[in-house]
Amino acid sequence: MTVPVLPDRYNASTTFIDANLQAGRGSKTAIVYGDQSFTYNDVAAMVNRTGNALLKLGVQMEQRVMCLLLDSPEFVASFFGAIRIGALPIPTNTLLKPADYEYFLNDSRATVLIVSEPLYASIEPVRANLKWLKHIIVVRASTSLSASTSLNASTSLSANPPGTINFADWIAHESPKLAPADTARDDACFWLYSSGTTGFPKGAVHLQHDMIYCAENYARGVLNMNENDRTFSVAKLFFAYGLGNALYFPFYVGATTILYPGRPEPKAIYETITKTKPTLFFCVPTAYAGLLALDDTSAYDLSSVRQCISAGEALPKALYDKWLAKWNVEILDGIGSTEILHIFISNRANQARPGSSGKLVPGYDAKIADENDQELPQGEVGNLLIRGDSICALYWNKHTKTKETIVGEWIRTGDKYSIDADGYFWYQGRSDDMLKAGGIWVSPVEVEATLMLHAAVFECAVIGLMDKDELLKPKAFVVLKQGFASSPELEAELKSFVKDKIAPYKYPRWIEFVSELPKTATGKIQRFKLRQRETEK
Ligand code: 3UK
Repeated sequence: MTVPVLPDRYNASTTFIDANLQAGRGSKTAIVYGDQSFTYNDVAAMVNRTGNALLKLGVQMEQRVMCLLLDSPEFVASFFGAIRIGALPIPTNTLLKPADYEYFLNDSRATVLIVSEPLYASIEPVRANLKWLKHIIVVRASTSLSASTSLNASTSLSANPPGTINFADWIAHESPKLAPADTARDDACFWLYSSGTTGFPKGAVHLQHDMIYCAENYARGVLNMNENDRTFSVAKLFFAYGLGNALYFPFYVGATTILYPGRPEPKAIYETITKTKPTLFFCVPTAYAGLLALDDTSAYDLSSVRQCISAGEALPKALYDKWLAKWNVEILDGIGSTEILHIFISNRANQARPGSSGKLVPGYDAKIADENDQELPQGEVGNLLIRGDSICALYWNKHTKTKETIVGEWIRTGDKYSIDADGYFWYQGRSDDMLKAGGIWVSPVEVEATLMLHAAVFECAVIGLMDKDELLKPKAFVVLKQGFASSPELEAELKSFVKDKIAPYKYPRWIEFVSELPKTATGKIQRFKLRQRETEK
């Protein structure tokens, strides 16, 4: 694969928007959204209108625009509209809590927030604490670019919240023409927040040239994506995974993307596939398990799908086998990260080794190293380092974390891997205590800190435990304070306590009451000992 040589002056919006018009695809469907569809001409116009509206608000190059948006045409307009003017969109996880958003907005100093109406309720409680935010644009379901969303009417606000602007009104009278900002190929382009075991999430700063690198090497190189494809991604656009799958990959090759704003429940996913006929289906292992758990699937038709893709966490062989047996389409597992932007190791069609992550994607190199960064002989388990030109430039305002993670051309992924004699990579777990639940990061430290707020909890430890589908979910070990007794009621109470306080997907699926926790001489909890104990059970 060859990534086109980019000129020094380069704005990514030209590759993903203008190039489609130049290729004569202006009247081709770019986005399918409910009963509506949008052509590449429509998309170009709404991107430019949004860019012009941002300029009118005084947004300048490099200023951040936080996008707390459901998958929708407005997401597309906001993301590329900001990039068009050299501003930096920050697609943001929609599943979090007000305190998380307060942190993102203040850390990034975003001056503009574009938020979908149902998510505004998570901003309202912290509005007074936002130090830099000047404008809130609300995408109202009732007046959105396309009326047909599957959003619950009860989340509709009766009027614009005070001090906010209605998205549709905001861009309505703007010009559909706008020249791209004079950005450089190595200018910042957008940010994505990534969480770690301890400390606050880190804003990974991606550059103008990063998206084209992933689109050419993975989308075209591995998936053979082309303009006849139709993409549907269960992973939402705010994830680095979904952003490629359902936005800049299809736009790179002039394909069609199917956007679905609702919760990705198994029935809704199957119905969407049956109705909209994607050729490429992107999903995560937990959702594949959910789709396979549905009993009656006789009404669904997946025959349009030429390839299924999985990422976010390792795809167990059993799920690969079951899916192939049921639908006769192969799932290609691949590993990507927010920092590297998309998938850098992947299985290939008809050459998959179920249970492995596959082979290197063109454009990337790998090293398996020991704790001293010495490369290990082939076959040994070690830390995976990756080189490739889509790696983020830095973590915003986190100089030490940046230096710990990105070393010259290489980035430490935090994953343990081994490589077999044929060059297939086998995932062996994390080198930190982080775990994924449903493909989304859970920091055990955050869950523990939340449990500690409960009056009954003396101390606790959280690890990942495999569920019946061999997928990790958080499990808590809890030592109760004197005077409290373990009971099923207390277990249920602790679970909902966590769900209330932090993003619900982080809650412990199991709680085991114990009398003590394994600790080092200095009192640090040894989560690895609890993990060992569980695997020996
Ligand atoms: C883990 C996997 C085993 C691994 C992502 C595709 O997941 C993505 O990004 P995140 O920043 O997480 C990265 C970490 O997740 N992981 C992801 N995929 C796999 N582990 N097998 C896999 N197939 O620990 C990695 O370091 O949330 C996925 C594309 C873009 C992405 N950002």
